[in-house]
Amino acid sequence: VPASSKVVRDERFATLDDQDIKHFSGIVGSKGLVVDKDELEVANTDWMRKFKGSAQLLLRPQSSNQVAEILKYSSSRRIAVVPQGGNTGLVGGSVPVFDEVIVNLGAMNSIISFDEVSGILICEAGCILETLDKFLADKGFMFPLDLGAKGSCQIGGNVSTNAGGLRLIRYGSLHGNILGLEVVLSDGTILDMLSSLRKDNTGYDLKQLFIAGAEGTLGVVTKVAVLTPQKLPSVNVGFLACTDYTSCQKMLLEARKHLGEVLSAFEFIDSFALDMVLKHSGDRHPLPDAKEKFYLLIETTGSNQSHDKEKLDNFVETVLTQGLVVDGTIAQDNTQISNFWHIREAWFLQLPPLGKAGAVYKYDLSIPIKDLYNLVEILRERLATVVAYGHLGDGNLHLNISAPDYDEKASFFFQLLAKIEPFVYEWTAAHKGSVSAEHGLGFMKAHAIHYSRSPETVELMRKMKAMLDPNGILNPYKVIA
Ligand code: FAD
Ligand code: 2HG
Ligand code: ZN
Repeated sequence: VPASSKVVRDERFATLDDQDIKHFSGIVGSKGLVVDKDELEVANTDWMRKFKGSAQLLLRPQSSNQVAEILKYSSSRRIAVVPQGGNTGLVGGSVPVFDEVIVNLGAMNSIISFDEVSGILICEAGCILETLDKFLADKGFMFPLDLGAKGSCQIGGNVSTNAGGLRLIRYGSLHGNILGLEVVLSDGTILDMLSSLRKDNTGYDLKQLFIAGAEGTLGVVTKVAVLTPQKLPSVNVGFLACTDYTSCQKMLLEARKHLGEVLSAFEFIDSFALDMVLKHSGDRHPLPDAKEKFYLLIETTGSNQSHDKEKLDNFVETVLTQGLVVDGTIAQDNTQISNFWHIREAWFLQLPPLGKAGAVYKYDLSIPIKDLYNLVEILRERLATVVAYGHLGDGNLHLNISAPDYDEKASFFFQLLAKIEPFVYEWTAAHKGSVSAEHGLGFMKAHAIHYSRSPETVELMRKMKAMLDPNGILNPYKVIA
């Protein structure tokens, strides 16, 4: 369904004319200016194939100065723009709603410096996450963020959404790991906040404004300084089955107690979701005889294989004795480790509509861990096919509800949606959760901000937006629309 069916175009924004295209061409040159219909079709469509804009122009700047020139001109002409990275976002934030010009950072993909003593990497915003991780791996380091979209998403997009990913429990959020940013404001000012210091309490930490929350509405991130940890050689992964959700919670406590400094992932999925995913992916069930309702994928990462393995073995023995776990397996080699992670990524990748017909409605919620699974049970009473999994260690639940298509006018859709919204958001707010744990608000959830932020807070956000982007040209209709 076109995203634009929910809002009307802000007529204060200019419509592109030949003079504008000529001007932009003068800034980015012919290789940075795309008007090809096929390329525009891809850039106008989000990863879920749910949101679709109608931009007639895509720009690929090659430097911060070019970004600055683009924004300065766009502000003066009141041309709306959408900053775009790898276009893997899941809330419709990276594509135009109407005819906004797409500014894709992909051509700004240079690694500027890496300091092996401090582990600080400085790079341009268009670097792809996996490329950065491979670059670091050659030097014995790793990126402190990992997620299923790593092959396409860009560090600028990761920063702008404050992506959480699979190992937040170990390495923390980007708020802590990003040491500095260069950001271009809507009037073309290049804001140099590219500090590469561990400690820097010099006035307001303005870069944090652009890490999460902003999602391209306050400025365009052009350079990033990030603190990277050592890549440790010993990785172990266990796939464990629990009979009830209370045991899963106790497992988290025990994992923290016994695995402490080596714990690097704590992911969960219920049997309904796992069965559904395996049906689609064709992978073998890691615990073929298990009849349990909950599964945990627990990873440790450390510096000493025999020590770490012994820790994990002891942990599993303890939780088996306590009856918290009733079945489980520990990967015996790297192939099995990859297989377990493959299944984890399939939790998401194998769900419709990706490569298959159909649609999926996604909810990415932070909920206090004790209450988190109650929502799944309540929703299952309303709907049959609720796929639930998440980063349990971070209190982050992912709900996926399949539908035949995104036809929001179909009566089926209305019946389906009426059973989910606003119930999911209201329930989450009532339990002091957040309606956006890690994916952001984008276009999909801009209307839902009030469930997790007070009116005073939203008002201050509006004032900040008006100050930094007085003409409102940056990613309109998103986040605090
Ligand atoms: P885009 O999708 O292009 O953009 C996302 C938002 O950031 C948009 O609002 C855009 O305007 C803005 N933006 C992009 N680049 C810039 C820039 N340089 N300056 C200013 N604004 C910019 N997210 C998680 O948190 N955890 C996960 O585990 C996770 N797993 C995923 C797995 C898959 C398979 C997929 C497809 C997505 C997943 N995501 C996950 C969603 C996640 O938000 C994105 O993958 C990623 O962070 C977005 O990066 P991107 O470069 O693709 O940004
Ligand atoms: C993940 O954890 C991603 O795999 C996507 O954040 C989750 O929306 C989803 O299903
Ligand atoms: Zn996630």
